[in-house]
Amino acid sequence: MKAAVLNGPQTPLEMHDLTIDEPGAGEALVRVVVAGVCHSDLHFIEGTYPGRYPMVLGHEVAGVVEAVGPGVTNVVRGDRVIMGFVQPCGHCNFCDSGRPNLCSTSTTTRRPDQPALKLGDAPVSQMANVGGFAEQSVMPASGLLKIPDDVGLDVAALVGCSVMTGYGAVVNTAKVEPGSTVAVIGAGGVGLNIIQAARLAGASRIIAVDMIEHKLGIAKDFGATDTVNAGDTDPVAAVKELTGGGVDYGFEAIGLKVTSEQAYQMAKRGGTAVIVGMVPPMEQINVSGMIWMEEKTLKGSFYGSARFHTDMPRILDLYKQGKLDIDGLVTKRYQFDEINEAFATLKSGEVARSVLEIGAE
Ligand code: CXF
Ligand code: ZN
Repeated sequence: MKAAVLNGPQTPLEMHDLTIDEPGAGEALVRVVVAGVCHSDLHFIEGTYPGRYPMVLGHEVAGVVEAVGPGVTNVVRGDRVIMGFVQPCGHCNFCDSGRPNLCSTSTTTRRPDQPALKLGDAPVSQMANVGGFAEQSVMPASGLLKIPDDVGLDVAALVGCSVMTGYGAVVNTAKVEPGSTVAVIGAGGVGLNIIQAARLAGASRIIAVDMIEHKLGIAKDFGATDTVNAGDTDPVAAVKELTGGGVDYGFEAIGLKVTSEQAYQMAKRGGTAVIVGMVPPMEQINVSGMIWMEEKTLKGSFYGSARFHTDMPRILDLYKQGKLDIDGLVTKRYQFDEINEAFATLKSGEVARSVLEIGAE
């Protein structure tokens, strides 16, 4: 089966024919139909996050189940599924306490040095056990979520990362209350979902911050009440001025130290900064020692603090009711072999979200 392989940081993805194992215990074989092109994949391409090379990236994915291994009961052959990049075990302390996004218990018997994919004799790893930039994936079935027949797989793929991450950061991690004020740094795929979830949560002000004017225009369509171009002006001062002292919630949706610190500085006394972007692991985020007196909170948000079986169906219902715009996020579609071009466009900041059409349903 065809897959886009990353051989090392800062190298182009290469199309190769890989062999793929049968699904083992707890696993499913899924035919990939659509994969979103996300900044997190780009982090691995650029080497800001370390990977186990050669590897197949792609974690914002939807497809159709082709076969299941022993012991799998949550999906059957033919199910149309979101392929989640966390596969909760269902019985660890995190799963049991309503935080399955933090589960890190393996749900397969597969050893990391014996992955399901091989290029000749060489093992090939899969990003987040998904490896969605491929015609097929063998992955832990606990990460699969069956979707209704009337939802497109492009929509489903986006729910698998950017929508869940952005919506969940607002609703689950921050718990934004009606009337509160919000700033969002980064109006990309995740940032736009933070914006539209903040609108849904009843935020009174939603200030989008970006350096690309075109993206700020899209942010307005998704619910931003104000925009700040951080290329022209100091975004912290601008947000403080617009709100008379700062916002209740500052969201960082880029993954940089500097913008994380800005999100914290934009939050008012008693306010909260939520770091959603993938800040490189070696970076340190500095905040003022006055945090105690200002009663400010700095917190991270991973996969929107998702409780998958509650949140993803809920998101799809909100989409069907027209309360969340997911179709409007997809600004470009590519064929699978145009993958390097898709990443070049993502890097240039031209698109909200592009998707790769990898297979047929
Ligand atoms: C990432 C986080 C690291 C693993 C893959 C997905 N999150 C969103 O893009
Ligand atoms: Zn992603």
